[in-house]
Amino acid sequence: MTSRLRIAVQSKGRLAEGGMDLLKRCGLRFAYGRDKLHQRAENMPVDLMLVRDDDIPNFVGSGACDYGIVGENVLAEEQASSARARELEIALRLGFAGCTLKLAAPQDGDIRSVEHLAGKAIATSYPGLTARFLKDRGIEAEIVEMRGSVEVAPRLRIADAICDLVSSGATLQANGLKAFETVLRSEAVLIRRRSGRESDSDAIANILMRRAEGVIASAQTKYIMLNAPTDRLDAIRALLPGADAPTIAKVAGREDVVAVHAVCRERVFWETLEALEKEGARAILVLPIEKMLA
Ligand code: PRT
Ligand code: ZN
Repeated sequence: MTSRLRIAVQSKGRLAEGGMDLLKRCGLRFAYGRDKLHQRAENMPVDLMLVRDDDIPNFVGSGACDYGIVGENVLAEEQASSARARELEIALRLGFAGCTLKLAAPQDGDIRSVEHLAGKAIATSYPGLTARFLKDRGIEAEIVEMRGSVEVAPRLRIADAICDLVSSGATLQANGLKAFETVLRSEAVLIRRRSGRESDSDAIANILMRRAEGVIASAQTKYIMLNAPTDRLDAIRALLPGADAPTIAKVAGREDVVAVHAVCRERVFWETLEALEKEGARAILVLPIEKMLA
């Protein structure tokens, strides 16, 4: 009997939906609703453990799960403080739940750079990363560990500055804080043990990894179709973002126009379409790509 691949996914929160969505796009089908600790894929030998994100490095490190989907910030914090977590590695960057760990201080205060933190107190849920960052800069400061609501610490005079995750920046702004330094850039990542022993589930892991790479690549990739005046073809090709070899086809009954079809591996902005139109491209269509095996 082949053993089942075990993947740890956040049960609810910012990584839960993106994580499940990715796994479903990789072809996994699940029978139950989202409220179970354990979900069994119906069509592949894969089991999911639905847990708190903070527990995921431990689940994977201990071998209870083979893979986990976690914020790079959580992995890096674990690695800054636990030797076992250093045995973990990023198998794949997943391209969602992007955020940055930033140092921030009151907008109207005097802390405007890392140097100003000497002798101050910094509130954070990331004590390991914050301490390492300060040590690398030769700054001695007190770290006040908080589990949540870090952004209120300066107002409550628990700390002079904070080190917290930021995505839109709205939380900092609402609390009268301003970021002045980035400690870590993060996104969701797939993790596994570095020196994983060979196991029966390796084959299924490899299939899923390949599919996941395809899903991630296709999320950024678009299929562009347009009609181009034959004499403007070179200029139009040069504008197609990340397209190496477009297909050029005849348009029935026209000598002055050709059809161009291209897979664009970079983001396609409105500005690109407007530039294409300016060069004479017409009937421009941008289509999403659902699946891709390169
Ligand atoms: O219950 P569990 O422990 O599983 O969940 P959690 O509450 O610890 O985690 P959750 O779901 O909030 O976040 C999971 C992961 O999402 C994090 O580890 C990050 O990798 C990622 N992520 C992306 C974020 C954010 N963006 C984010 N903005 N995690 C938290 N925030 C918080 C931040 O701490 C701050 O309070 O959102 C606030 C700032 O947001 P903005 O948009 O106002 O800047
Ligand atoms: Zn958490």
